[in-house]
Amino acid sequence: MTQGLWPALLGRFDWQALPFVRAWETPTVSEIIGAGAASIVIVGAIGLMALLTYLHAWRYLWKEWLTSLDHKRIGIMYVVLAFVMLSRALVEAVLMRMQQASAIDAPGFVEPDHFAQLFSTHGSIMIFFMAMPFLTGVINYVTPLQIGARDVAFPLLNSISLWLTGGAAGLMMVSLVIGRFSTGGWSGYPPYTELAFSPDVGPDYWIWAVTLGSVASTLTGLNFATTIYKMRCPGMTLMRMPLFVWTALCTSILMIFAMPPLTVATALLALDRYLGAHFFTNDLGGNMMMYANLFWLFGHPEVYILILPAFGVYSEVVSTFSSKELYGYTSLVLATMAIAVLSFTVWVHHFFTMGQNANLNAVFGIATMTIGVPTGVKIYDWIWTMFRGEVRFTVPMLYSLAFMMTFVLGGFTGILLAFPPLDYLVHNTLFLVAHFHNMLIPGTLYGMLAAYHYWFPKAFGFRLNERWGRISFGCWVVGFYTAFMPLYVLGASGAARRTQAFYEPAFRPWLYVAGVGALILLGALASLFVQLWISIRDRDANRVFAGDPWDGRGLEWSVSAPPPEFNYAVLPQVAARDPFFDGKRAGDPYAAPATYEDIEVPRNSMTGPVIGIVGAALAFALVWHIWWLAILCALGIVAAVIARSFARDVHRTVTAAEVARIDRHWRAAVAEAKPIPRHIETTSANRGLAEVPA
Ligand SMILES: [Cu+2]
Repeated sequence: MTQGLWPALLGRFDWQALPFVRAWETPTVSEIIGAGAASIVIVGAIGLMALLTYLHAWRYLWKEWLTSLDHKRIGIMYVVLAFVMLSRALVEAVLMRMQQASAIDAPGFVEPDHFAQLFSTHGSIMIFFMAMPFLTGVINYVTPLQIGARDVAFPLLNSISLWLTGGAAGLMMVSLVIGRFSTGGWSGYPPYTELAFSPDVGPDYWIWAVTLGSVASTLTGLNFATTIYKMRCPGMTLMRMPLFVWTALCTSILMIFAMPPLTVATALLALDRYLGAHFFTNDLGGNMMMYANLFWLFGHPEVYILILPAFGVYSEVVSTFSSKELYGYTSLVLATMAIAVLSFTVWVHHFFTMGQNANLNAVFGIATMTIGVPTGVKIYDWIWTMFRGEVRFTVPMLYSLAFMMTFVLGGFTGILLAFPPLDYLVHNTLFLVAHFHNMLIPGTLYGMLAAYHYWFPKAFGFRLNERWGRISFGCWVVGFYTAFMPLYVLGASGAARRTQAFYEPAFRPWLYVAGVGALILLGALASLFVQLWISIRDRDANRVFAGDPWDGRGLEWSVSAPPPEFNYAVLPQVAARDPFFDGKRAGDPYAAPATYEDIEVPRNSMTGPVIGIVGAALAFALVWHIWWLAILCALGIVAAVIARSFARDVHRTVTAAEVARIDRHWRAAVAEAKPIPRHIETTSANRGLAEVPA
């Protein structure tokens, strides 16, 4: 036996894997930044645990939140996760911008390898652990309420998805402290990420984090497609569903079909790395183009998984804050479906320059441009929804307007890139970086922030501070233009992407401007946290318990804020597209039901947390080749599933008397609240009861 005890126990771990040790041995700025980031993770984790212990919050957190199967709580936890990861990935973006601004004919302060880790984690986190949790959280919170359901089709599966995502995000955080992350970008292309070229743990962290995340998203897709098909309340036909539900449905279907190719790609890459298979190597029969095809067969639909829910949010927001019914509902539905289908037909545009036939490129170029048509239809419909409406410039509405202008601009540059000959010129430059940030920031981030401001009062029972919302909005928009417009210029001038240093002095002013933009974006995030803090501080002045602060249109506004655990005391029945809005105009939407019945809700379960945590530990063991731990964790997951299958008492009954008490308490509050007109809806007069114009 040449191997000692430690390798058997700790796999390929050695002290050099700790950034503190590296920073101690070679104290360069780059290493110190790495050690600093690691200490933030450790201090943050310890600080959080100490705080929770001090507040005696563990029991509450575990019983009320972490083991909860309530779709509303799961949704909120997803969004919290998204904000945490957004903070990290945005700081990384700022670091990269600062590095490039300081590295013109100079080395800068971040070493090339470290820089490569930064862009890899930034991309992987923003896509998989910021955008996906954010939209999954919003879908989780809103969809069942909008379709008049009590929960999702598979509540336990929902919790498992959340925890797998959380475990994967945790793995990303651990990679800051132990070992290193991949330098292969968010797409992890072989052969670079094969063992021969990246023998370290980095690509393994990437593989397992992404695998956990993609499995979770597949399950989420199945869960929500089923929920929307099967759990709609009586009368809620497909063509009466709110547009957000339509986009949630199309996103779910995209998840079902697009995530598995990614799982297959990462799994085959893992086989290459762990067992010496040669799926994607350049020899022994492998071919990396198979990876490119699999990855982008996921990757392009993924773009629309990210964007469609935001389209849904904008549809709700624009219609509510214009006090008008959505213009062109049917065309919006058709456009959503068209985009979902077309998104599968364009993936080759991600490797136009890899040497395939020009005719093939032309076909995929045309297919790509075609997506602009349904997207244009949507923009057209939103504009007509506002036309002659009583448009109120609230924060969610501002995000919607900024989105429309910015997204169209990004769309134009997308058409440029869809011309293969033009793509040859700019495909590997900052032009591309500018383009996809131009699509994803308004097309996902603004949408999710609009959703956050729009539904926050529903989720927590009080409104967010309007002034800080506007400050934050201003920073997001100004920051976006300042940070990314220069990248178009740089890219068109030939500045390569993923580059740690430049040798062209003419780039300097543009890189400086972009750097300032990144700082403004950081300011935008900071203002969001200030806003949250101030809003919580002033929550009593801004309560909207009655539940309808914006004169809403859909069912979700017809219950208290926050809604009771079971959502609806009596399942609603709908006869039109904007049931609650019409109800308010037609008569008394707050009439009490004649009778109440017992309601069954899912009991809390620790299966989700156990599978997520053990799954993350399994991934960690695989990264470090700690085989005993990997086997133990794999058995643990099987055991958890078997144990759960013996659970009998999985439901809890809320008695009719309890339902009646909760419902009557809310109705009493509604009766007492003073209806307020729209022009003072952002003041503290707003208690969540909308005045209905005569
Ligand atoms: Cu694409």
